[in-house]
Formats: sequence, C-alpha cells, structure tokens
Amino acid sequence: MRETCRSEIDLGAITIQNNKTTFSFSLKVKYSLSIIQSKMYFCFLSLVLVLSFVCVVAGDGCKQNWEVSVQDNVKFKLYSCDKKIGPFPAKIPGDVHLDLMNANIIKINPYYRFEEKNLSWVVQQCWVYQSDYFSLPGNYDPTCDLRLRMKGVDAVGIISINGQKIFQTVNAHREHDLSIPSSALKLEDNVLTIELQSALTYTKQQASQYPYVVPATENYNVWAEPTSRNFLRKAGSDFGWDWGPAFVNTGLTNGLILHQSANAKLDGMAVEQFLSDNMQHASLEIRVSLSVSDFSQKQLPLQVMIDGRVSLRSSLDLSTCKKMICMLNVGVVSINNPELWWPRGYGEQKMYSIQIQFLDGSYQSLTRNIGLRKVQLVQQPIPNTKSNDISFYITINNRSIFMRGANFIPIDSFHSRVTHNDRSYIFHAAAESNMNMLRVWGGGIYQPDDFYDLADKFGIMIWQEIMLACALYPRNEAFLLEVEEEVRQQSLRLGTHPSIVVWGGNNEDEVALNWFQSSQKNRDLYVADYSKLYADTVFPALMGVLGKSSITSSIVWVDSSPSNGLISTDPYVKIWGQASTAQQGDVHFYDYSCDCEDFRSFPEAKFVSEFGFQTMPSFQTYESVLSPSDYDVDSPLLQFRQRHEDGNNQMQSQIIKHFSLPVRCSSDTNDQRSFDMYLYLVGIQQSRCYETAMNRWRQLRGMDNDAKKYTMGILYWQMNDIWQGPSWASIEYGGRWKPLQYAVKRVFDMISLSISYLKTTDLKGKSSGLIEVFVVNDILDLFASAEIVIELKSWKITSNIKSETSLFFKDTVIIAPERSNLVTSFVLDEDTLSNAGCNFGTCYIKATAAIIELVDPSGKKIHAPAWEENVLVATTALTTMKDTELLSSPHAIFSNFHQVSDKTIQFDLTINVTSPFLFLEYTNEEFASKASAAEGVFGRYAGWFSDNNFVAEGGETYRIAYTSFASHITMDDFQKHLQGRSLQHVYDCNLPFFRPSY
Ligand code: BMA
Repeated sequence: MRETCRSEIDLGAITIQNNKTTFSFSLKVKYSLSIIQSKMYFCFLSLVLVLSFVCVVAGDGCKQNWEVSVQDNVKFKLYSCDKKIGPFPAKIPGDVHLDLMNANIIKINPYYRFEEKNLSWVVQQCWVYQSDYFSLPGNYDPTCDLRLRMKGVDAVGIISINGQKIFQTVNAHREHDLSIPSSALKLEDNVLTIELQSALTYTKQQASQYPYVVPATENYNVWAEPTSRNFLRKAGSDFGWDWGPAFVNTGLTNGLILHQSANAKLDGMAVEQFLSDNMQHASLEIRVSLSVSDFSQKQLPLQVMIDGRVSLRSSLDLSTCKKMICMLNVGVVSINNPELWWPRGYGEQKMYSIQIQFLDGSYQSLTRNIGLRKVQLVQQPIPNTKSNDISFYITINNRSIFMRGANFIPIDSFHSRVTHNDRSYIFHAAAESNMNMLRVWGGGIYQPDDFYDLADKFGIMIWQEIMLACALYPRNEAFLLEVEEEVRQQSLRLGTHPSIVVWGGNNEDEVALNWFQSSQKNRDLYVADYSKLYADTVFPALMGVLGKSSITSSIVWVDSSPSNGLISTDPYVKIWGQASTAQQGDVHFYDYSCDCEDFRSFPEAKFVSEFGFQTMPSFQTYESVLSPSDYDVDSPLLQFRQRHEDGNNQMQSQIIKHFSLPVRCSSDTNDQRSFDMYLYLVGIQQSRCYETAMNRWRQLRGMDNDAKKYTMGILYWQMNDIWQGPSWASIEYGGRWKPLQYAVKRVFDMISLSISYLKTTDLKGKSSGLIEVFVVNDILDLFASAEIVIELKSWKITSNIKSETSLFFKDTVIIAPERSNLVTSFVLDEDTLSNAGCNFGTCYIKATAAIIELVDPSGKKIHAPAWEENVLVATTALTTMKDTELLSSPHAIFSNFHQVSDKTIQFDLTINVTSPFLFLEYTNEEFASKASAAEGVFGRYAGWFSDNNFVAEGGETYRIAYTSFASHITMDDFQKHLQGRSLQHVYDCNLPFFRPSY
C-alpha cells in the first residue's frame, strides 16, 4: 500500500555567502516521497528541507550541512521494556512520569499524599521510547558522517537504530553527539529506540562492583535509600533530598537533532576578558570549540562582529586540531571605554553581542551575548583579629559588593514541566526581595539557557556549582571522563554569561569527608579521590574552556562550598582543615538547638553561603496535597512528608522557646483551624530566625573602608520549594511567599534598618536589655541622611505610656556608604521601663528611619526617587512573644481599593489594636500549582504583597499593594480572596480572619 506524498514548498529567500560574494535567491523545491499509508509514514523530507541549512563550499566527498529536529518531525511512543505498560504517546522533551500522567496511567497528582511511594513502580521499570518509521532526508549524503545529537538523556540510555545498538549514555548533565554507523541505516523505514534503564538498578550495580565503599548522604524517610546516587551523573535530588521526594524519574529531557556536517561545526565560544585597572580598556580573547570531521581543510577564514560591527578578521587553522572536538584561538578584540555590566543596584547591565561569521560561507555563524566586568575574590589577612582571620569578599569592577541572596534548587521534580515563566518568576521575586545573587546548588540540574539570560538581564549574580553534592565520588576512568566532558560542555554553554561570577566545584563534598564512617577511618583514600576529581578533573576542564587567567580576572573559583580556598592553583593546593569556619572562607551554618532569636547564636563568618531553619508550607498550599485526616503535625502523612530527621521536633523546639503553641479548636483529629495556625506560626518563627541571623551578618559588614570587610555575603538556604512539604524554603511550591520572603525583602534592602537586642538577667533577678540600632548602607559612594526616631511603644495602645520618657532618640543622622553604621546603643532596665509606664512584657521598641536625601562625597544631592520619602521601620519585643501582653480581638478595616494596573491592586488597611506578624494572603486556589502534567509550576495568580509579616500598630493605616506576576487580577476576585491574620488568631479559635466587607 504505497502512496505518494507530494508537495511544493516555498523556502523563501536564502542567503548564501562565500568569501567573495553574497547573493540571495528564492527557492521552490518540488519533491516526491513514497509513504506507506498503513504505517502512517511521516513526510519527513518536506520538513527536513524546510529546516535544513543547505549550502556547501567544501572540498571533495561529503558536501552537505544540515540539521533537523527529530521530535518535531517524527512521533514517538513509550512503553515499558516488558511491554506490559503502553505503548502510549511520548512527549519530547519530557519524562516518563509526565507521559504516564498524560496517558492517564498515573491518575493522581504524584505530589498528593503518599503517591510518591505508590509510584515507585515507575522507577523499577525500564522504559522504551520508540520512534515511528522515518526516512532519511533527501539531502542525506552517505559520504558524510550522519550524527544524532541528543541534548538530554536522563540518564542510563541504550540508543539503537533499527535494532543496532549505537551507544549507551550514563550522564543526564551533558549532550551526546553520536555518529550513526551507515551499517545501521536504511534510506527509509528507520526506527530509533532509546531504552532507559532504572537509574536505581544502575547505581546499585555500579556501587556493588566498585572496589570499595564510596558513601553519599542518605536522606531520612526516603523510600529509595540507599540510592548510591553518587555513581551516576544525574540530579542528586531526583533520588530524594532532605526537602524533596524521590521519583528517580527518567526521560528524554531535551531535543534530538539529526545532522550532517561537511566539515567542522561550531559548538561554542569562550571569551576570556581582561579589564585594565582603570576599567578604560577591555581585551577579549576569543576561542571557539569546533566539532571537526574533515581535518584536511586547513584554513577557515572568519570575522568577529561586535554589536554588528566587524572588529576582527582572522582564520582558524584546522590542521592543528588533533581531536574531533577542538578548541581554537580566534584572536583578541579590544574595546576602549567599555560600558560595564554591573550587578543589580550598582549600575546598568550592558551586554555586547559577539558574532563569529565564517567568510567562505560554509558554516553557520555563532552569536553570544556577553557583559564586561571584572571579578575578583579577596582573601587577605584582616588586621587585629584574634584568630588571624582572613577576608572572603568579591569585588566586581574593583568595588566590593555585599552578596545578598539565596540558594536555588530545581523548581520541580519533573524538570521538563518547568517553563520560562517559572524561571522568570524566580528572578522577579529575587529582584523584588532586593537580592543580587543566587547559588545554583550542586545537587540539582544545570539550568537552561534562559535562566542565565534572565540573570544577566536582572543583574543577579550566579554562584554556579558543578552538579556534585553531599557525597564522595568514584574515581574510575569512565566516571571521571563523564565529569570532564560535562564540565567542558556546561562551561562552554554558560561561560560567557556575565552573571556567573562564581564557579564552584561542588556542594559540601569536602566537609562530607568527615561525615561517613568509611572516610573517617580511611581519610587518605578519600582525600586522594577528592583531589583526583576536583584538582585533576573538574578544575582543568573548567579552565580549559574559561581560560587559565579567568580566576584572577573574571570569575571566582571555589572547589567546594564551604571551603577555605586555595594556596595556589599551579600546583593546585587547597587550604585543608576545618572547611566551615568563621575565620576564613565561606560557611554553612546549621544549628537547630540554638536559640535562633539570639544573634549570638550566629558565627561571625566572612561569607555565609548557606544557613537556615525549616518550616512548612501555608495551609492554602499544603491543602492541595492533603486530605482532611492529615491536618495534624503528628499525622502519618505529615511525618512521612518530613525528610530531615527530627525536623518536626526541631521546628517545634524553636517555637516553644518563643511562643505558646496554638490552642486546639476542636477535639477532632482534623482540627483545621489549629493546624492552619500551626503552619502560620512555624512560618513566622522561621522568618524571625532568619531575620535575627541576617540582620546580624549585615551589621557585621566592615565599619572601615580598609581591608576589614568582615561578613560580606549571605546566601540563605533555600529560596524555592520542589514540592509542598517541610523545607527551608522562603517561596512555596506554586509561588506563594512565606512570611520569611517578606523579611528577606526588608533585611536585604540596600539601606536597611535593624535593631539588635540582648536581654540579660543578673544574679539578683533584675533584667536589662541592650539595644543597638544599625543602618547598613550598601549603596556605592552615596551618603544617606535620615531622620531616625527610636521609641518605646505599648503593645496595648490604651495603656498609659509617657511620651517624655519613651523617646530615646530623635536626630538626623548621616549614613555612610558601603558599611554598617551603628546609630546608637542604650540599656533598658526595669526602672527605665517603669518610668515610661512599661515593663518588658507590655512594651516594644520601634525604630524608624525616614530617608531625607542621598548625597555624594562632595555633598551634592543625588536624585534617587526610590529612596526619597522612604521610611524604614524596625521593631523588637523586649521579651519572648509568649511573655508579651497583647490586646485581644483585633479587627481590620480594608478601604480605598484601587486597581493600579491589570496585575496590581492597592488598598488601605487599618487595625484597631497592635497586632504582631500581620499576614495577608490571596487565597485564590488557582494560586496553587495545577500539579498536573501540564506545563508550569507557579500558579496563575502567584505574586506578592508590597509589605507583609510586620507588626501592625493599632490605629495606623497601611497602604499595601498586591501584584500578580502573570495574570490579570480583577477587583472582584481579589476582594473575595483576600484574608489576613495576626498572632492573636493563633490563640483565639473564634477570631475571624481579617477580610474586606464584601
Ligand atoms: C545543606 C545543603 C543541602 C541541604 C541543606 C539543608 O547541606 O547543601 O544539601 O538540603 O543543607 O539540610
């Protein structure tokens, strides 16, 4: 049953260039192709012709350059290897779980209740992606090397064509460009299959065959443990983590490209940049990476265009290529008076476009957008420190920048359903929270290109890790070669992004040497392994692309986080010893038994690249994956969801230090109200822990303009959540901001006001409190003048507080730039308090800083609309909240609703009595993720309030706006779904939520 598929396609204008002439013409192609109707053959040729790049001026033999996306032109189906499940349609890019959801074989949201465990059968299977029959394109030339580029195979895949095995993949973090032997091919009726084996079976097999134990952390309550995840190059967190589930998913996570090249193919560009000391001159050393198939052609003439203008003519000498993948020097381009790329808040994010064009017309051009900036790490002795401390701070364009940000983990367990919109949400939220850095943590995935484009655009710096985390790793040749190729590819892909200022070798693998019995007993063995992997493999592979001098001029390299740095890179010598110390290097700080509201609990670190405390999602977010029978912190589901051993107790132990636990509102097990209040309280507690720590570290920013920079960075653990469960995240799965995210926004402001408070009780039982008020100014060169008022306020506005004795400070203060400024300090004792009509439980301290103007060092006023008339507020209770006396039964009046734009609504809120930790929520359920196989993780109405989680003072009116990130919000819907609560709600079951009268 053959039928002919005929068509005529207008290919439009095609431009062909060679080194002498450029000409254009319009081409119509007629073709005919036989197809077998019964098998629904695809008219493959037509699409190949549309998409291919047809133009060759090469030598003898192979004369064709073209490439075509396979998945766009050929359908794939998916079935289990034993053929018991499927076949059903497969989506590429995608993964097996998502296809099973689409085929309605997985019927329930995998994040719902215990589904994660119920779905373990998916991982025990092996799966086959099989293409429909396809013909080779008409311009297929058997004298050329036909190749299949697989941009993402996760992870253990056997690739076969027409039943002939051509390759086995074992690395989800790289692409594979496979040569297809002509013996495996037919002109038509070809079938491509990719058999994906269970990652768990593979890792266990590898671990058992390895000559000695190579341990990795095993996460609590994770059904898949022990996973031996360190034996496979795949996202560590796919195997479960202490904040996320184990789906150990598999799939074709990126496109498949069939291509043929007459000669060389440009794979990437590396640009090593050097800026002169005075920043007036930039020189760019440009190199390209080529896949070469014909070494006989010697010279390849080219030109380099910068922002569309020819800046260099040169030629590549292919005869110097010894391997198929070859890195060649293009030449040096100079830019005088360059416009610089600056981090957010410090200047513009100027990007230059660099394009390489081949002048003989044989090759496609390649463009990269780069930004010019100098990056240096300063590790030098800090004078007059007790322990001979060493600084750790980063300068960008010769200016030391305080890094304010968070750690970023994969947005979803099913990486393929994450969209550009989701990644964009992360950057908008980071910018809105005054961050300037995100750390792409080494236990997840390298992000797609658009993530780094967003970072460049937003001026958010990236600390990019190689995907190695919390484990020791094998050192057999095959494994090391995989890592080497992965680092080469990823640094070639990402190296030109100006936002990536730090490259890190791994997360916590150096400290992990102390974690396991085997490595404690035989440290030498594992240190040798560590050196082999990082000193001899990762570092040289990275430098091979970025250029050896880059670590002194355009990136910072840390081989592990935390670590103490290097003595030298040539030879490569680390500063071994305690890797996470306050005296030098970066620090990861976790102490769940400390009092997290006491600033003395936090080390005087030079750079905090991780720290944190767990919390839980809000009721609205959690509800979507629970059944009412789970509404109890001790319920089996809540216990199951906790992946950090003892995590629930640790959260509760912080709460009971500072708060009374919520009252029970019903004797039922599913006491929704008190469960909801518990989730709120644990969120508030988390935000208070972080606020204490982060304010402390910002206050520790050097007071001098000399080498003493002290703490110069805070990246808290962790920004986002992978599912709805207990974690350290500040943004929930689905996009809701937890109370913490609003605290982050305040603490990370370029000018930030904070109160440090320390209450002590003497031997006679007399208490006193030391108050210190700081304003930290991160703005370069600009002094802020601010009117600062510090006063005692009563929690009970009706009580008799004496104004003449309650005002401690009122003055206009000049806030110096790039430092922490101590405004004033004083002691509050019982007598002072009682003079004012207060005691520790009835009053609190409130500080306000009304910014008047910003001035430069010569005293000239600088127009800065974002700061003018900005009033910063900070408060501190004088005892724990459980010993604080509040007025009961607050009620709120919402007024003046105003639709500012289609995505922003503004309103006023007045509360009758002082209410701590006012928390507003927009409860539209479309806010939560749809959690289906459909694309997108952040809900339609995900967004943020302009201010939230603060002490709302009785009688004050607050103007607040809600901004939805993606969708239009209507006034009607917003008013219907707006609700608020405060601490009083936790202890009063009958107190209604604050709601607009609607
Ligand atoms: C650090 C991180 C993560 C972990 C977090 C919280 O160890 O690197 O591995 O999730 O702490 O425990």
